Amino acid sequence: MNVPDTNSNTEIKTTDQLKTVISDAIHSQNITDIHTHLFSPPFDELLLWGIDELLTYHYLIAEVFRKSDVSYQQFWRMTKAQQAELIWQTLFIENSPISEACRGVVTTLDELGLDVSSRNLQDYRDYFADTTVEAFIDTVFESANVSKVVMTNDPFDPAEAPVWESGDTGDTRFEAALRMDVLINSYEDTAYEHLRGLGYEVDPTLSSEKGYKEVRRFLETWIQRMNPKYMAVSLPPDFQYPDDSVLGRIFDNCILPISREFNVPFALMIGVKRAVNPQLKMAGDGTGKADLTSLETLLRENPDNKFLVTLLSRENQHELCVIGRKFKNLMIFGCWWFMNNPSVIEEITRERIELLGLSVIPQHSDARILDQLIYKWKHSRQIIADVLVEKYQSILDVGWTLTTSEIERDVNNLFGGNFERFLNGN
Ligand code: FIX
Ligand code: ZN
Repeated sequence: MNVPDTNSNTEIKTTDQLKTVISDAIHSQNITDIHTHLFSPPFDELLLWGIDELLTYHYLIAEVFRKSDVSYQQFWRMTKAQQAELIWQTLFIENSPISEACRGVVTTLDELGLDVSSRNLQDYRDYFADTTVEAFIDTVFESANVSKVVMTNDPFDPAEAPVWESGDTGDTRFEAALRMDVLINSYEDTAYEHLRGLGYEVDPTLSSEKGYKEVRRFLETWIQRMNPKYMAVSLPPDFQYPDDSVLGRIFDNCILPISREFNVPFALMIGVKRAVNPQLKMAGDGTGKADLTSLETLLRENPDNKFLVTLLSRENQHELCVIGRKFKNLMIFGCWWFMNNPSVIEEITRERIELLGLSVIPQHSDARILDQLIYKWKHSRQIIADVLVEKYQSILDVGWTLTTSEIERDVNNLFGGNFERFLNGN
C-alpha cells in the first residue's frame, strides 16, 4: 500500500495531489466483489484457475470463431488444452490481443510476474503447475486487493450439493449468493421434478398456497444452509411484472416474502437472451433492451423489499439511474458482462455518479476464473479513478475543499461500504 504524501486531514490543493490521493485510495482500498462465478476450494472442480481456463473463458471462445476456420463440432471435440492452444495461436499470435477479454489475459500474466513478451504458453503452464490452488488464491486476492468474493450458488446443482451438505465451505473469503435461475426460469422443466424428488409437495403449475408454502420452505432451508448475501436471478429483456405466470407467482408468493422475512435482498440481472446461438454453448448468450416499467412496478409495489439490479443493455443504463433516484429500495450494481468494457464502464460510471452521486456499487467482476480477479479489477479501478478525478476536480475548481480522508471514505463506500449498508439497513 502506498502511503499518501498528504496528511489525511490536509486539504487537497492541486490536480496532481488529487490524482495521487484518488489513485492511492482506490489502489489501497480492499474490495468486496459482489458477483462472481468463483468457488472456494471445497467445491473442487467448480473452482477454475490457471492459463488453460483463462484462455478458454467463454468471452474468448466467442472471439476465436470469428478469426479461425475451426467448426463448432471440431472445437467442442477438442480437449481443453487443445482449445486453449487454438485460442492462444489465433487470438494472441496470429492477431494482436487487444479486445478487452484478450487484453485481460495479458494484464493477468504480467501482474503475476510472467514475461508476456516471451509469448511462451508452456512457460505460463509451468508457472501454474508449480503452485497450489490455496497459494494461488492468496496471490490473486493480494494482487487484486480483493478481500471478499460472492459466489453464485445454485441449489439445484448436484456438484455443489455435497459441499453444502457437509456444512463446510472452507475459505470464508468466499460468500454465498442463492441463485434462483432454475427455480424461476425452469420451474416446469427442471425445478418442479427436483423439488418433488426432495419431498416438497409442489404441483407442476405452481398455483396453490400449498405449493407456495413448499417453495418458501425450500428457500428457507437454503438460506439457513448457505447464509447468502442475497438471492439472485438473471432475466430476459422481456420479463414482465406483475404477471400471472410461474415467474410472477414465485416472485409474489415465495421470493419477496422470504426476502423480507430474512432480510436477504433480491438481485435482478436483467437483459440476457439465453442461447441466441446455441452452437456456442455458454458463449452463445446475447443481450436485449428491457422495458423497465416492470422494474418500476416491482420497486413501487414492494417498498419493504430490497433489490440489487444490474442490466445488460447499454440503452437501459440511463433509465436505470433515473429509477434509482425514485426508489431507495434499489441498489444499482456493476457493469455486467457486455457492459464490462472500458468505454462502457467509463460512460456508465460517469452517468451513475452524475445522477446518483456515491450511492451505487460501481462494479463487480463476474470472474469465472480465479485469475480474472486480477485484470477485471485492475482495469475497472483505473477507469473509476479517472472518473472520480474529473468529478472531484469540478468541485475543487469552484472552491469546495476536500481532504484525503473524505476521499478515502467515499472510495470505501463505493467498493464495499454501500453493499454492507444496503444489506444491513432496514
Ligand atoms: O448470469 C450470469 O451471472 C452471467 O454473468 C453469466 O451467465 C455469464 O455467462 C457471464 O459469465 C458473464 O460475465
Ligand atoms: Zn454472472
